Amino acid sequence: MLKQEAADGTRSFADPQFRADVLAGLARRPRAIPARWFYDRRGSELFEAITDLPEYYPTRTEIGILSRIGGDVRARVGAGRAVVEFGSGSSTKTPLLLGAIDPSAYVPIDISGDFLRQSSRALSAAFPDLLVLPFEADFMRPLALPRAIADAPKLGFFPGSTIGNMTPLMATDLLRAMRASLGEGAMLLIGMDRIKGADVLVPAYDDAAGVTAAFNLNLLERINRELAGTVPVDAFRHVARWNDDRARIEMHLQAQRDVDFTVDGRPFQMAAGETIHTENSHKYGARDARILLRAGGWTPVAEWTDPDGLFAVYLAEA
Ligand code: AVJ
Repeated sequence: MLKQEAADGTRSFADPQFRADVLAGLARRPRAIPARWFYDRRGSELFEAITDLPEYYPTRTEIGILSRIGGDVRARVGAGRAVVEFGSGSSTKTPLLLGAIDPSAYVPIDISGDFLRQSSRALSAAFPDLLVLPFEADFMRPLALPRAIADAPKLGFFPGSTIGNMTPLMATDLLRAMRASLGEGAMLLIGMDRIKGADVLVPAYDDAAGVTAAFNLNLLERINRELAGTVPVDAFRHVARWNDDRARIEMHLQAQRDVDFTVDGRPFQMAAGETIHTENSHKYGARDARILLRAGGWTPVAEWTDPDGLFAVYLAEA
C-alpha cells in the first residue's frame, strides 16, 4: 500500500482498491462510487449514530425481531453450528443470535479490521466459552473458511439489510458465493428491509439532524484524506430519493455549483446539479425476498416480521 499525504498534512495508508474504485467511479457516467467505501472509522461511527435516529427504523426493528425469535431459530437450526457473520461491523445484533442457538464457533467477517478486532474482544468477553475466529476479508469474494470449523454445519448470518446495498444481480451472486463458502447442510439467517411508503423511506435516509448527510459527505472527506483529494466538500449536498421503478432508496452527492478538483493528481470537473451516486438500498416485499433467495440457491424455510411489517428476517437452507 502507498502512503498518501493529504492537503492538511495528515498521512494515511490508501487502499489501492479504494483508489481504483474512486478514480473509475468519478470518470464514469453516471458517476458512482461503491457504498462499501463509506465505512472508514469515521463512517462506521456515523453509521452507528444513524442507527439511533428516530427516522431510521431498520436497526431497532430488526433487533426487536431477533430478540423475539431466538427460541424459534434454535428449534429450526439446532445447536452446535458454526455461525459465520458476513460484514459483522460492530456486531450489536450478534449476541441475540449466539445467546439463543448455542453455536460451536463464531466467525465474524469484515473488511474493517479495527472494528472486527474490537467487536470480537467484546463478544469473547460476553461468551467466554465460544471459539471466536475473526476473519478480515471482503466477503463479496469467495472465501476459504478457517479449518477449525471445517466439520461443523454452518449458519450464515447476514443481518442489517446489507444485501439491499447490492443490485439484484450482485445479490444473487453473493448468495450463491455464500452457499458455496458455507457448504453442505448450511443455513442462512438474513435480514431484508421491506418496501413501504416514500413518506417513511425518504426521511430514514435524510434525517432532520443531518447525520445521514454527514455519513454521505464523509466519503468525500475520506477521498481528500486518503487519496490526496482536493474535493470542495462544502460544494456538495446530500440527496436521498426513492426510485420506485427499482424499489430502492438512492443516495447521491450533488454538486451545488460547477466544481474542479483533483484526486490522486487526476483532474475532475462537475457541473452544478451533477451527482455522484453513492448508495442503493433495495427494499424487498415478502415474495420478492423469497424469489431473491431462491435465485441465489437458497430455499426459504421460515420468516419473521415486526407488527408493522417494516422489516423481515428470513431463514433459508442450502
Ligand atoms: C447498512 C446498508 C443497511 O442501506 O439502510 C443507512 C446503510 N445508508 N443510511 C441501509 C445506510 C444510509 C444501511 N445498510
